[in-house]
Amino acid sequence: MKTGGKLIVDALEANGVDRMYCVPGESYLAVLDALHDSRIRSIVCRQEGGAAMMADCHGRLTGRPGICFVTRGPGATNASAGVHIAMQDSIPMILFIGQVASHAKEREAFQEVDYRRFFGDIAKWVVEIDDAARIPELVTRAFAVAMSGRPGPVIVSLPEDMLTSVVEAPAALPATPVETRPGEEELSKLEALLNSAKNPFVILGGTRWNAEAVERIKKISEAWALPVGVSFRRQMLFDHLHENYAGDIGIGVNPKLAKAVKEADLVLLVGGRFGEMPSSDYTLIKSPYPDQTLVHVHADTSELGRVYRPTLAINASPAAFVEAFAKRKPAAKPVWAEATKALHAAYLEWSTPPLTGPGAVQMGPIMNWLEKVLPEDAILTNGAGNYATWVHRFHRFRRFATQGAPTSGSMGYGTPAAVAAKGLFPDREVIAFAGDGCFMMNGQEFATAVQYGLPIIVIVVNNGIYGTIRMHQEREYPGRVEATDLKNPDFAALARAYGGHGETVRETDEFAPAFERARSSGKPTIIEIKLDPEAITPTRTLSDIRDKR
Ligand SMILES: Cc1ncc(C[n+]2csc(CCOP(=O)(O)OP(=O)(O)O)c2C)c(N)n1
Repeated sequence: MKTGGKLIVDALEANGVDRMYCVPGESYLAVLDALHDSRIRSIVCRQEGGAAMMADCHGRLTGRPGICFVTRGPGATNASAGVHIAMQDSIPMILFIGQVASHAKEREAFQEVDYRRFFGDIAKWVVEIDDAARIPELVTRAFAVAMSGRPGPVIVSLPEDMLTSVVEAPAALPATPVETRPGEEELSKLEALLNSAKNPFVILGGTRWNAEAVERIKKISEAWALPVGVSFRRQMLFDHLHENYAGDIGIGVNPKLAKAVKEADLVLLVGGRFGEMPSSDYTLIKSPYPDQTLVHVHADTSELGRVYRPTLAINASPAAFVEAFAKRKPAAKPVWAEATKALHAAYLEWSTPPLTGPGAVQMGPIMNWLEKVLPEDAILTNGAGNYATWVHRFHRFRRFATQGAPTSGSMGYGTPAAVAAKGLFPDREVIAFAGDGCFMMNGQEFATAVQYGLPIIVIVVNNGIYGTIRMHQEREYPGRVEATDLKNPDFAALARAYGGHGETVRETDEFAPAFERARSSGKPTIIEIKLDPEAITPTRTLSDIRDKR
C-alpha cells in the first residue's frame, strides 16, 4: 500500500528520472514528501516559467523528457510559457501539476483550472489521474507519448486527495521507446532520386537526433558530396566547419543559401517541419506544393503532407533514417560536388563578423575572440532578440547537444536553459546570451544557478531597448517610438547582489579580460555588454532602417 505521491516518485524512478525542476505548492506536498526519500534531485526554481524552460532544455539536450512540477492555477499558467516552447520545438517534457481536490472540482475552486482545455492547443497530451492505482500506467504512458513520433510536452494533473490516498498498485515499468524505421522501398526510391538529381540540398531539423546520428549524416553528406543546411536554431545538427556545411536557414538567411534552396531540384528534409521562420514564410519551399522534388523524413505520419506535399514521404526518426541510409552509396561521382564546396565558402564568408560598427563596443571582435577560446563542446543558450543574431550567425557550432535556443522565438529562455545545461554537464562551459529585455524575463533563475553552485556565464547584450521591436517599429512607423525603451538595473551589481560575479564591458577590449575573470571566479556570472542601440544588426544601424538607407 502506497500513497499517490509515492507512486508518482516510483514511476519517475522506474523511468530513469534523476532530477526534476520545480516551484513547490501545497497542492502536491505528498509528492515532495516522497521525493525526500528518493534518489531524484529536486531543483527548486524561482518562477514556473523558468522551471518549465529548464525541463525543456533538459529534454532538448538529452532526448529524455525533462520533468517539471508546479502547483495549480498560477503555477500552471506561469509554466505554460515553457510548455509552448516544448510544443513548437518538439521537445519531450512532462509537466506535473498539483490539482484541486476531487470534492472541490467544477466549482471554480481556489486556483482551479481545467488543464485539458487550458493546455489543449499547446500540449501533446493532457491527463488527469483520478485513481492513484492507475499512476504506474498513466505516468509511464506520459513518457511514451512525450518521446514517441513527434516528441512534445505532456501535462499530468494530480488532484490533491488522489496524491494522499493510499492504494495498492502494480509496480511501474519503464516506457518502451518506439523507433520508426524507413522501409527498403523508400530508401531505394530516395537513392534513385538522388542519383538522377542535378543539384540536391539537404536540410536538417526537428528532434530525435543524437550524437551518433549527427556523425552518420556527416558521413552520408561526404559519400554523396551533399550540401547540408540546418533549420532555424537547429545548428547543433551539423559541424559548421565541415566542408559540406552550407549554413543555417533561419531568420535573415544568407541570400546565397536561400537561392540554393530555392533552385535545388531535390530537397531532402530530415526531421524538421520547415515552418514559417526557416522557410521565409513558405517561400523557399512553397506550401503546399513545392517547386522542388521534396523528400520529407519525419517520425510522425501526421507531419508528412501537413505543410508540404512531398514527392516522397518517409516515416522514420532522423536517427533511424540516417542509420539505414548510410548503407546507400552514389552510382557515380556526384556532379554537384564543386557547388557544395562553393556553398561552404559562402557560409564562411557570411559567418565572418564585421569588425566595425557604431559605439565603443563592437560585437564582431567579441564573437571572433569567443570563437578562439570556447571549447567545441561549450553549450550556448539564448532566448529572442536581435542580439541572438550574433550567436546564430557568427558562432560556429561543432557538436550535438551544444545549443539551447527556442525555435518558438520565446524571450527569457537563455538563463534558465543555461542553468539546466550546467547541471546536466558540469564539466562543460555554458554561456547564456540574453538581451536586456530577454534577461529580465527570467533573470531570477540566476539565483537558482547561485543556489546550486552552477557557474554559468550570462552575457547580457544591453542596448536599453526591446531592440527587435524597435527595429520593426522604426521600419514600419519611422520616428514614432512607443513602448520600446527600457531603463535597466546595473546588471553587474545585480549579479553580485545574487551572490554571483559581475562584469561591465564598456569598450571592446574590456570583454576578454572580463570573460577570463568570470571563468576564474568559479561563480555564476553576468557580463553586461553596453551596446550602442544603433548597432541593431551586424550590418545595419537603427537610423539606416528608420531612414530606409
Ligand atoms: C515572451 C516574448 N515576449 C515578447 C516577444 C516579442 N519580442 C521579440 S524580440 C523582443 C525584444 C527583445 O529585446 P532584447 O532582449 O532587449 O534584445 P534586443 O532585440 O534588444 O537585442 C520582443 C519584445 C517575444 N518574442 N517573446
